[in-house]
Amino acid sequence: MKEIVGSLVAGEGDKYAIVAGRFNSLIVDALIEGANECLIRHGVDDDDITLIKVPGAFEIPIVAQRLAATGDYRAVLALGAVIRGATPHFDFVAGECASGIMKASLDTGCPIIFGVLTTETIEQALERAGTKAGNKGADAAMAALETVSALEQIR
Ligand code: INI
Repeated sequence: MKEIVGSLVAGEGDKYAIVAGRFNSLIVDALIEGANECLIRHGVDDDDITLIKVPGAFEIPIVAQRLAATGDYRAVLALGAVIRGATPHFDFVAGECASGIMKASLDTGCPIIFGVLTTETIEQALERAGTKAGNKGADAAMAALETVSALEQIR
């Protein structure tokens, strides 16, 4: 059996974009830091990482789609934190963000990685932003590197 395995080593000169929500910025800034550090540790040049912030997770898909459609980036990392409140707002924001990201990724053929936390509480989000449950921004960076490499091998 021949197995294709995505590498976690970035290609020379590969560019990555990060689109991140400002909402819950204490948490999202930690995700950005985790993603940025992880990309650099796996071979991406700091100058080859572009960060763009948007108001909240609801605005992530349109900007991620535009970045993906440029063809300049090997992958786009979508980072945000949607935390459930007292109203159904959470469900709309989280659901539209997830489905918009998937649509943009499939429409453009550029991997857009879903690094958006969707949690019940602030504590759950903090746990996933560099404390006891790791850093989901770094996880998103790893997913981007592996997906880019896997796609490269089946071209
Ligand atoms: N945006 C988030 O990124 N996280 C949230 O938890 C959140 N909540 O709870 O409301 C949130 N709302 C803002 C939304 O993403 C849009 O920016 C806003 O609705 C304007 O379109």
